Amino acid sequence: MHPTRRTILAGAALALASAVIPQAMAAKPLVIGFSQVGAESEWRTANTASIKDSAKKEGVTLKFADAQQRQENQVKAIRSFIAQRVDLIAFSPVVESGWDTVLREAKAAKIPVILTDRSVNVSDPSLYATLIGSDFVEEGRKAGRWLLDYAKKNGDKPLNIVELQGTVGSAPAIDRKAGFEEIIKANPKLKVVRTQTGDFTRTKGKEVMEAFLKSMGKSINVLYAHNDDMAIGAIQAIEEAGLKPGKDIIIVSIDGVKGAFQAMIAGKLNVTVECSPLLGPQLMEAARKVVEGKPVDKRIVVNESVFPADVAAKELPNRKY
Ligand code: GYE
Repeated sequence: MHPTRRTILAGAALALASAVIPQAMAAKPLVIGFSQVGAESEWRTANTASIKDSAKKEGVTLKFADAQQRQENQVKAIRSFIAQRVDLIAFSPVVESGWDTVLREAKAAKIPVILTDRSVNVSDPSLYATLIGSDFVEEGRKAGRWLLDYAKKNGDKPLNIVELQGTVGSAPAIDRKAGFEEIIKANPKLKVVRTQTGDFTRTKGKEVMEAFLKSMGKSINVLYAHNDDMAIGAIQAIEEAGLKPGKDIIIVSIDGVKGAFQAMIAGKLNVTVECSPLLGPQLMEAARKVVEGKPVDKRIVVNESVFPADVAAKELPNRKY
């Protein structure tokens, strides 16, 4: 071949290669390993859907593992994501403690970690890039403020409160309890007389409420449930005991799922504090930044409200979960 022609051809091949390679690199899908807590509540189902939908929309390959509310399953899933060399690991930790070892393994493998929804207690904060989720202490405070206000408007009578806690050792159970207590102690007539875990599920919520009713009967004035599902389970128990939920027993809960709006419209639940499960879009955005080495805030908080029963009918059509 003529030398000039050869140069031109080689040049063209080079130009083609340099045009094609960066594009091919950019098109390589981000691979995220995600370990979900389980499917314990309406909130969780909506959270899973949000994460899966956003991954699809963003062209992210999502390796999804359901831990069925067990920490050992999450540890196993994280180790398997490390072995598969995913680009990033995200997970919603079922409980706060016991994560140091496995997160150190991820760090040693140079795989960044993002926490969604729930926080962890680790000695080294560099073990995760960011936590995307709600402020659970503030949610507990919002529930407490609603009740303080209710007590004031209702003649400031003494109120016996029973509390259904979330999963033992989980961030939302610890924080929602603390935030609520911090606020209600301003009124000494408000007393938590029983408190027990209902593990964030309807079945357990119902079971524990039955036990509360057996031991306390009509002396229960208020139920504070750490999530709507437990409140909905408890509503059944209250009705089966011949009492009127929302009237004989005032019910305050957290999440703001559709089931809670329906219960409010039926007059069986008094208020729900919103906790948005729609974290998918924020997770995908943060994951991309972290993998590209761009800075992200260590704490990304979700915007939320409080919905009393009198706005339920108007709000229900706007609810996405
Ligand atoms: O409130 C509850 C779910 O971690 C915020 O977990 C989440 C909680 C949510 O099971 O319904």
